[in-house]
Amino acid sequence: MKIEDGFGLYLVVTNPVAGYAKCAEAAVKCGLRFVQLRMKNACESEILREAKNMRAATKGTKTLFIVNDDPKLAALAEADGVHLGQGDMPIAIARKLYPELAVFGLSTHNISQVREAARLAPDYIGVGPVFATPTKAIPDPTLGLEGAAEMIKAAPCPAVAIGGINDENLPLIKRAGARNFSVVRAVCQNNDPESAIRRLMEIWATQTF
Ligand code: TZP
Ligand code: MG
Repeated sequence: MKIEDGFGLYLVVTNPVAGYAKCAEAAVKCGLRFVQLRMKNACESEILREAKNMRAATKGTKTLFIVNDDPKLAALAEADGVHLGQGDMPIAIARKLYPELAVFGLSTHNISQVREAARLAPDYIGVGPVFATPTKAIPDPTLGLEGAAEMIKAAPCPAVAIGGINDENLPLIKRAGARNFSVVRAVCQNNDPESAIRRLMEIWATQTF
C-alpha cells in the first residue's frame, strides 16, 4: 500500500501502563496514521487477544493497525499490516503468503539495509535506534543523528526514525530531516497516553528551524 510521507508520529505499543486497547484508542483519537502492537515474550494467544482489541479500536478509522514480527498473527487479527525485522520472515514471502495484509514495514539499522530496501520494496522502513534505548532487548548500535539522517535521505520509501526519542530530543530528530518518528516509552510509560501523544504532536508541529 502506498503510504504518503510526512505522517509524523507512528506509535509502537509495548508494555503500556494504560493498557494496549487504551493506547490504540488514544492513537485513533489523536488521528495518528499508525499504531503497532509490539509484544515481546508473550504467547500467541495473548498477543492475538490484544491484537483483536486494538483492531476493534482502530477499525474504520484512518489509523492503520500493524502487528510486529509475525504476519500470521497479523492476518489472524485482521490487521492492516505487519512490521518485519531483519531476522523475521522475508517481505517477499510474507506478501505472497498473506495477500490480505496491505502494509509491510521493515526495520533497518544501517545504510546498506536501506539500500537493500529499494529491492525489497517495503511500504515504509524503520530507521534506528537513533539514540540508546532499553526498550529493545538486544539493540543494534545507535546511529546518532548523522547516521539516521544519512539513512533517511537514502530511503526509497517513507522512513520512520526510532529509538530513544522523547519530548526533549524530538526537535533534533526533525532537524535531522526526519518526516516521521516512532516512540515506545514516551507514550507507553505515561498513564495518560493521549496527552503524551498530543504533547509529542505539538512539539513536532511547532518545531521550526
Ligand atoms: N527498534 C529500534 S529502537 C526500538 C525499536 C523497536 C525501541 C524504541 O523504544 P523507545 O522506548 O522509544 O526508545
Ligand atoms: Mg521483529
